[in-house]
Amino acid sequence: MSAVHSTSRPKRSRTWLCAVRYGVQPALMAALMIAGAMAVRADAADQAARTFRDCAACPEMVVIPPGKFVMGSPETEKDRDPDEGQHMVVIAYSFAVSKGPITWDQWDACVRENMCDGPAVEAALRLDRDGKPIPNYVPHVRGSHPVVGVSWFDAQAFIRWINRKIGKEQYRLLSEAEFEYAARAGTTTTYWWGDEPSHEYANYGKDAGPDLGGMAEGRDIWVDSTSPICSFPENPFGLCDMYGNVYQWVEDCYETDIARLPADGSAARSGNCSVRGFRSNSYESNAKTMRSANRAFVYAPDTRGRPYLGFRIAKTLP
Ligand SMILES: [Ca+2]
Ligand SMILES: [Ca+2]
Repeated sequence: MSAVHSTSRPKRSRTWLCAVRYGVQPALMAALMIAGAMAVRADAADQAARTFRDCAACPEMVVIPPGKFVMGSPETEKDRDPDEGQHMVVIAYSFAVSKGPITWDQWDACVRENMCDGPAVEAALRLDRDGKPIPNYVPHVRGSHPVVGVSWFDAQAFIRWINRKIGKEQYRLLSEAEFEYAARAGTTTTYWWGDEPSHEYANYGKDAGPDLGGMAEGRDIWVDSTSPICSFPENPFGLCDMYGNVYQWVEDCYETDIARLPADGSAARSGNCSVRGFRSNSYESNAKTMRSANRAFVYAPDTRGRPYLGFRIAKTLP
């Protein structure tokens, strides 16, 4: 680390200082120095978000700029898990991400056109984990609330529907790396707004501890339910609900070895593909699992009926 004390080197970049501050490994620090000129900068994130919508029932899409970022969390981060080892990811392309999670209205449009299995998702939501009917089941608020209870395969069915509408194979799920890149939007803090959880920015549960259960405070007025999408401030890329409201499926298979995770923004296709990942957090989950770097790989791709699990979509841009 003698270079740090050298007087002959030029002034340290902000990237270098951040790397030191957040305890990034030396090799990665060197990569960060080289990448400094291409790192995601606030000015890129500050560009007015470019948005589009491909059809009336389609979600609003936000164009995300190319960039580099450090995926994972520093070892100094409170509540981090060991599977969040830091590594550089280079996303050399621009792509689009739905501004919020897919809503019930959008899902229902797919159901009406017989490309999504609405009745099966409804039926699964009415059952508990043992397959028994939930007593006094309260139907989910629909409309602009995120669709929940859908499996990874249901998300793929929705994507087939929207791709058929546009006549191209361009819509898809986000990769896990793309999700973290889009969520962080150039930030390196625990959450995009800073290092402390805040109900002014997300619908989630408890601020401390491992317990599940909904909680309302400030702008977050929802205890045991989803909120309409985009009820909270957008992140610097112009996206909503990348933290909280509902967990959202990503494309990746579960790759436990960080060193084997793709570093180019693509999804992991090695590892355990009988488990697929999801990101964000939910109305009943705590602040620990809402962190930018938190990974969640728990369910088989055919898992339906989870009232806190939905998805958002990406679009490959030509
Ligand atoms: Ca809440
Ligand atoms: Ca985790």
